[in-house]
Amino acid sequence: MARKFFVGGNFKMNGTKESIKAIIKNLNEAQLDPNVEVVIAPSHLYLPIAVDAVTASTVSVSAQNVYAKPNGAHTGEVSVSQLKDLGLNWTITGHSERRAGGESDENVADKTKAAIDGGLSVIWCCGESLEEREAGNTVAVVEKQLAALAAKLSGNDWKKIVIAYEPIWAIGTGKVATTEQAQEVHAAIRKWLKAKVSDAVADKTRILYGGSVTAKNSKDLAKQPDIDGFLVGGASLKPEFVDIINSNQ
Ligand code: G2H
Repeated sequence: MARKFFVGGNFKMNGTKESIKAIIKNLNEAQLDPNVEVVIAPSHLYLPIAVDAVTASTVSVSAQNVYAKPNGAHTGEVSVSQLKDLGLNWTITGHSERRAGGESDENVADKTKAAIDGGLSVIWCCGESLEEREAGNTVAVVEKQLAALAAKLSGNDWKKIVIAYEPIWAIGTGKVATTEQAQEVHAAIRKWLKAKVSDAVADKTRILYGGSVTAKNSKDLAKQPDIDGFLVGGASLKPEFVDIINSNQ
């Protein structure tokens, strides 16, 4: 079964009311490939503005993070039900910038499970540091992150997961992984899903590449058999995001 191409825009801690409305206006007015699922993730503060502004039928809005507990005394956190209350159907979990701030593989798995149980789909991120890559541990690191996730998920939960492989050394650095480096890890992730979860999950789960994706490198990356789209940071704030969305044509 062909996997629908997926492009996420992770705005990170960037933007203002006006700039986010302008990015969305650009997306609404662009000729977007109708066969691509697009999900944009502004800061929590701007989620209501984004939800109201999106009119393009292939574009949805995501949070960048969510908390695992349903409610209560958790200052500064945002719950799954609060995101649902805004009309959202997506969140990112486990971005390396949050893992670097102390989120463990288990914390990420817990919030991913809570998100799915509460009705959200999840862009779940994984990836290795430069040190881990240079030590030859890339696949082992990603498999450990996957194992922590798989321990919390049931078979059907995988339908709500999109995996984003983001080598930390390629994030925001301008150092994109080569198409071969990215494809190699994507194939290893799919092989792991086949061995540890099921043939169907391996076949159907979208695996995105993230890390300095631009309109210049996206077309070659999109041709790789196990790359099903992108999670884009910096370039999602620019007009070239449209070219990245359309790079699978
Ligand atoms: C990786 C990516 C988006 P950038 O974090 O998640 O960011 O494209 O800026 O490297």
